[in-house]
Amino acid sequence: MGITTMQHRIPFVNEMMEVTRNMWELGWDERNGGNISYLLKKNEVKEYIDIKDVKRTIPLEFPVRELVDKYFIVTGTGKYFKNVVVNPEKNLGVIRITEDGNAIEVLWGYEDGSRPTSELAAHFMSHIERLKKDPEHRVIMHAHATNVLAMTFVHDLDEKNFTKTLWQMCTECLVVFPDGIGIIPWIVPGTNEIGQRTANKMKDCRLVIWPQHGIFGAGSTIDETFGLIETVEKAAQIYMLINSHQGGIKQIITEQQLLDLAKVFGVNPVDGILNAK
Ligand code: 2HA
Ligand code: ZN
Repeated sequence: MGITTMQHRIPFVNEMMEVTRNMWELGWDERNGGNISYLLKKNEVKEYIDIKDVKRTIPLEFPVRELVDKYFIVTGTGKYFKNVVVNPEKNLGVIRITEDGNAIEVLWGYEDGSRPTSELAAHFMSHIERLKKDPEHRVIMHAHATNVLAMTFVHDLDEKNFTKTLWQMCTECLVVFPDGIGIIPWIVPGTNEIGQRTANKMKDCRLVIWPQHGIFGAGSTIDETFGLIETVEKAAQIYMLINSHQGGIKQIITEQQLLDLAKVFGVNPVDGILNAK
């Protein structure tokens, strides 16, 4: 049996094993790069884990009253995506937010005494914003997607321009992320500030780019969130390919074609990007 077909008895642990492996294989998450948090339903946790058995309590630097009594599975800080599939109990943890919203309780995993990702602020604050928009929301995913990162060196960082370029790289991008992408300035990672700025963008869209660092995606399932980042990364790859092609660009997807596409697929492109009538 190949490493990628290893199965865990807990289905949501399995999902994390699979997706972290895929992200690593795509080269998006070198070393300890990337992190994922996945909101779980109490009932699905109870089925596999004793939720009365609190292993450890870890105080939070920022209170999250909006997430009281919520359960998440979260990648561990400093952990390598490459290793999740080999030892999920060490590289992942299942946590619950305490009744006062000031701490988290570890219920499973982080077996070497570890704790959740250094980007927990960005994750929790983004969950709070996305849940206000979408009750089905469950996943926040961060990756150092190679071409997205490369593109932030050579494309201007105006979010409307950036979104339009991505939409024009693959015909179906507009259908996958009609709300476009948000971009924050370069900020030191792992800080409350980068968390707040990311979450602020998540009010309006499900994708936020951190220049020269990576991307954050939000969605209702692991698959959907992965697919969202995968689609942006593909578009960014096309951009990087055609811009280094010596022959230059001979034809493009026009704004009118994008509008035609939106109409047929029934999506509303975010305002202020497509100008054709
Ligand atoms: O988890 O990717 O942004 C490591 C990181 C920090
Ligand atoms: Zn990162």
